[in-house]
Amino acid sequence: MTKKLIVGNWKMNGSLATNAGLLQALLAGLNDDAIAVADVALCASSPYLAQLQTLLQGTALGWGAQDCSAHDSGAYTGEVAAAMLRDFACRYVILGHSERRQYHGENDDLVAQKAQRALAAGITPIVCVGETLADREAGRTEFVVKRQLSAVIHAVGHCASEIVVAYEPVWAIGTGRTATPEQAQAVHAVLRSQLKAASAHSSRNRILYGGSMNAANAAELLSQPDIDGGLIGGASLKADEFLSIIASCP
Ligand code: 3PY
Repeated sequence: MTKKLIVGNWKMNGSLATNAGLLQALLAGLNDDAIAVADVALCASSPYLAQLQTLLQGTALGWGAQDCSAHDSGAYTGEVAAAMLRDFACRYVILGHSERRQYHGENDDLVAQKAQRALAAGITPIVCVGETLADREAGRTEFVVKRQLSAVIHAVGHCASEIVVAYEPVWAIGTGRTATPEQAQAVHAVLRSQLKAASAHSSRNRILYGGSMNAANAAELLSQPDIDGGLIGGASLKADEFLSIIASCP
């Protein structure tokens, strides 16, 4: 079985003081059993990456960012290049989260370019895909997630096996609604076959479920055959709950 990957998406939350407390509690609570079943990482806002690097270097917790630029460098005020994230030893960068697609107008091509930049900098992109409620109700779930993933697969070519995919149904983000394990598994199976068709090394790809995963629903979701981990929003801000999600990994 693929080792699970549990990633906290802190979104735009935290402060130097609260991050320090949370990280301390997580490090204290992470036991060998947890580390044996799951790789764990936290994705924070860029100003805090230096703090994560300082506090987490040499520990079992990895870290990453929540976005990067589609450009290498230059006149792009406010942007953060993937190579800059590398300077802070980021292992991951979340790309194409639905909040970025929705509030910042990110489209499939832009997300694909960002994934290329991340891989070129040696950072694993966590590429988010997911349908809106309207898409689901119109029977377009499979079409939408395949289109979103396909853009990235084409852009990264032979590196397709190096990406992590996160299936995050938009209707389950920040709403407290979660896809049932059966609904999530069905979409993960579609994504799995798309990744298989793209690369002979697709066994390296991990497909995470995201969208209101919490301590109460994690075990059932994580026991589905094609769910290789979770991208956790609000529940990653509470040490006890995040630890309990990690402990739910089969
Ligand atoms: C959520 O759990 O709401 C997320 O958006 C995780 O990325």
